[in-house]
Amino acid sequence: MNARLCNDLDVENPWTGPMLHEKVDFCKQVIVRAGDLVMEGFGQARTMQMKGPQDYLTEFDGRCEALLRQAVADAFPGDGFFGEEGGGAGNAPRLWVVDPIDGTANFARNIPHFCIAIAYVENGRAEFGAIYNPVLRELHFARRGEGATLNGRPIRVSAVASAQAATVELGWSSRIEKGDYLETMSGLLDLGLNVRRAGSGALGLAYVADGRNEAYAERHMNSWDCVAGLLMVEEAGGRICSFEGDEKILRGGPVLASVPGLADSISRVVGIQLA
Ligand code: LIP
Repeated sequence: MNARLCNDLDVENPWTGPMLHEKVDFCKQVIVRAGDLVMEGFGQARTMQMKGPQDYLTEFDGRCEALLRQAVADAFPGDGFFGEEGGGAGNAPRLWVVDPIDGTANFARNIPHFCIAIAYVENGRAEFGAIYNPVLRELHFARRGEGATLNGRPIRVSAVASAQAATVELGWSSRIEKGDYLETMSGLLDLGLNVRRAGSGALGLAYVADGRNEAYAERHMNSWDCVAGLLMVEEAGGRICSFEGDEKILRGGPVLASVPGLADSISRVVGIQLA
């Protein structure tokens, strides 16, 4: 019985049901091992390439993705791998979606705000995800239906319900029109929100899940930056946009995650629908 049919019939999938625990344990271990590799390069002078305007690439992006790609291939040879740097079969029924360094510009400038992001997706839907900042040794994790944690301790979204006391992180990349970004920022400021941008979308979403941000919005994010963090926010009691299906995994899309009390007003300003 294939994975999609198991999902349709809502029966335990022999391929991933019992194995899912094994994959969860593997994910938590391999992301820390990848973090140790990335830390070998943090704080060092290094050569940087530019993939595009404000889009950095360092040797450690490539080395980290290669480590993760090989580890998944060795442990779970039947699974697909879709990474920021090397791509892959983004429509595989069992798929690892990986950003080896999210916040590369920060990493390249020795700013300690970057992470490794891994999401495990079955038939276009995230089942678990991990986001690891190796500088702070903070591991955010969520498994569908089982809550979200930071270093093993349960996390919940912020209880702040007033815009005048809330912070939204508004992500940006050169794919986003300047006018759109400025107009969106202006609308959020008009709501009374503090608007910031810290340079890692995955960490921005993880911080919504643990209460350090009240919301995260970005006009377009790639799947490797957002799939893990969106599951974390959902499991931590927040509201999120829909981000399921092969098309979103392959091409990305708009992202919004928010505490419930501010979700509708922020959704209206940024023009991103919630699920
Ligand atoms: C990106 C950040 C950007 C953020 C994107 C993504 P990467 O990281 O530079 O600020 O808005 O969502 O996280 O992977 O391109 O370094």
